[in-house]
Amino acid sequence: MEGDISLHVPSDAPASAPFARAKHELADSEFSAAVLSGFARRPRSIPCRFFYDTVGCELFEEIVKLDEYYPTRVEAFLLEAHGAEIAELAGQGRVLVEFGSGSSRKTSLLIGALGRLPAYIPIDIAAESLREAAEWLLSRHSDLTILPLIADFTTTRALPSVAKFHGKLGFFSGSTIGNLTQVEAQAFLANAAKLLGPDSAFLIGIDLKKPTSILIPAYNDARGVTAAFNLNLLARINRELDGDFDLTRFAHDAIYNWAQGRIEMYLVSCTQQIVRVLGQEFAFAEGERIHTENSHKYTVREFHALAGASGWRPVRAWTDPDQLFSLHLLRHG
Ligand code: AVI
Repeated sequence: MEGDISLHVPSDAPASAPFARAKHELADSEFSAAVLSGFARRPRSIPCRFFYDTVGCELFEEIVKLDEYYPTRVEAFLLEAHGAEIAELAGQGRVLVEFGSGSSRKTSLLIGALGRLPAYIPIDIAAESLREAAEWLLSRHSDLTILPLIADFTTTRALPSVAKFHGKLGFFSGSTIGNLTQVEAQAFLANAAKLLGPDSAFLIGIDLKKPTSILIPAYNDARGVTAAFNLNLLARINRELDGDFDLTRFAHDAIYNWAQGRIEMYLVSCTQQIVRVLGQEFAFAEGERIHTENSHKYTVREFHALAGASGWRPVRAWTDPDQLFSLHLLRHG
């Protein structure tokens, strides 16, 4: 049987304009609102979801190849090493639903292990990356039925109708859940339980707590790719919000917050300066920081507690020999 791709948009999508364009316009106004309100607050902040414009996505693809950035490599190793066991414990014949699927590269390993699937539903806000990922996956799994869903994976309320007739296996890779606060992470897990339905399974990648000698270089690499990724937020403000940030007058910083158990990324003003955005002036003191990302790290036990609070029961956790990263299979209902 030939593979199939058909892009799905939720029923509340605007009918008059192509969804991708409408979403882009919405993203622009969301970006300006987030920057203006984030700069009015102290400490100043920009939500990390705005990292991922075209340049940011390209830089992120570079980050995942860095020697220092172990999560992607180790998660792929775990999927390869334990794919057969994951498939056996998850059970056959489930629709695979991926949250924030991005390039879907690791998903290929999981699909290979799961064998024949009724359908694969990747959920992502970026229509273009959904289309590219679907084409790439079909070149490797020619009989796969792919039903990409253009939506915000944190709030998706419904799946394409084929999902009604099968059990579901959710997949949320890369420890992206670590970029949410614990309250947001719990809300996401509860929403995912509703979306996937009774007796569903969920495979989640979680970055583990570890020495800062490993964590800090992962978020402050020698080649400065993560610095460029962080500074691209200011370049994006210049491009899209008529900003005049001088990127040489801000520096990337990544610290580990022990109390919160998370990496925090900042852009630090190197001098006292005034910057204009959308016609408004913002004064920055020397050393003043803009908070741009949290990346929470968990122990296996801490993650089980978080998942359990949203009704997910741990079935099995896999970790690598160096205890860098973990994969969790959960069940609901
Ligand atoms: C997407 N997310 C899981 C990455 C992380 O590790 O928190 C984002 C990232 N930020 C800097 N490097 C990678």
